Amino acid sequence: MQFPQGFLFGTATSSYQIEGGWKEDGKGESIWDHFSHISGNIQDGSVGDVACDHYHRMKEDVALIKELGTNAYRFSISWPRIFPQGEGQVNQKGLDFYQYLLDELVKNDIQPVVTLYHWDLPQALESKGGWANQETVAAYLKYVKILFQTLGDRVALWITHNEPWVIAFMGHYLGEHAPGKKDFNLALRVSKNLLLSHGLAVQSFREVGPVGDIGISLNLSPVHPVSESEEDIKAKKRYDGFLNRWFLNPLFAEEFPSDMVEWYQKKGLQVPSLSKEEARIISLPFDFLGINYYTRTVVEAGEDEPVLEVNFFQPQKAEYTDMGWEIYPQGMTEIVKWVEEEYRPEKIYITENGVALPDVREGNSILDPGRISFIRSHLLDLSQAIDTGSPVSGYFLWSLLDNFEWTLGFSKRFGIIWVDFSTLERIPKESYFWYQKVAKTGKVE
Ligand code: GCO
Repeated sequence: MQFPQGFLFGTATSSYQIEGGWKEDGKGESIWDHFSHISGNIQDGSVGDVACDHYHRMKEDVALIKELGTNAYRFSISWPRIFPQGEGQVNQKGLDFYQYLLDELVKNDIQPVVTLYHWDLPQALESKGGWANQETVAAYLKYVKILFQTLGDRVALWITHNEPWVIAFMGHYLGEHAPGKKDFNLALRVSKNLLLSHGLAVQSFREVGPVGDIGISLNLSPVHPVSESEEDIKAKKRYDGFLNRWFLNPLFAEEFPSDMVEWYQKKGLQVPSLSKEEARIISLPFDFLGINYYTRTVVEAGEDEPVLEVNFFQPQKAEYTDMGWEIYPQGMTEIVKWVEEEYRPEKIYITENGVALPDVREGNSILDPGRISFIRSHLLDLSQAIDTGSPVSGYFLWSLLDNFEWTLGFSKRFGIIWVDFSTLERIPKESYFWYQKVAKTGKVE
């Protein structure tokens, strides 16, 4: 299978997961610094203070990307490096780090793709109510504007938010991510403010007028019912509304999905309303939709998830990753085609796809055949969507490096480069060399 000319092949990372240097050069505390230092929050007891030490090894890492031969690289900017207290004075040294990174990428013909927010909110803003507070939206707008103004000449793609569903619901309802809150109403308020901040960022982007395109990355997953019973089909619709449509609808159609609004109200929850002006801002045209795709979700009617009234179901014949996620490559085309038919985005990038599996070290080689077969099957499936006309312009593999997998610490390895977390040595895995061929030839065999 041959991918089209100009197709972006990349890898993806995020600031907290790889940078380390958590107090360096004036950086402020983020909610993930704060959260990971509270004992019991991270399963293996680790923290991201050093992570992959990318803050000090940036050149070495860009050299590894260059050698890999991919023409794009997605990374995120740490807000508390730029504004240690979330707002106020710019911390020039923090900004300089990203200037150097961009210099390095551009010099090596690698197109920079910048995520503006990948979950590391300045703790100072969290103390004032975090994303539930309008002030955070205002501070985000100032933060992104500075970046458009200072880095805007060299960034190919800007991503306003990475996975607002995870931010809102994992962070404020399930309590598994920073800031560790467990309140569905709060999560709903946060989801609205994230959408609003996205729209305001798009507006500011058009005003400032940097080169490049702007979009947002959503974690999307096809939701399937266990059976064709009426109850299971309704459960499927609810979970799909919760996970996928809650964000897609306001972005493309100016409103929250009415079936979900009704459901939440029936459950006695406080659903935020959108004024006409808010709805307009949230749905301002943006250039591309980023899809992060890892697995499908299978549900039945039940009580395991009490608000949505669904049980999760793990099909028996399937293969699972280290994360316990079903390997389901055909979900790639399914989600792309569904989004295309329902929402008609102008352009799509797969901004994340990848896998954690056990790697085998043999001398200086890291063998990861399972990862190669995962990426291969997902790329082949994606190519079918492209062949039949889907506007997919790039694919970003999660991740360049093994890194800090949030609450799971360093126990899950997603990288195509092995990181020895005691010495910080990097060793490219077999999958790195396999992806190198794909990037060089545009072909998947
Ligand atoms: C995600 C995150 C990544 C994760 C990856 C694997 O967007 O969910 O961007 O930070 O590490 O998805 O779970």
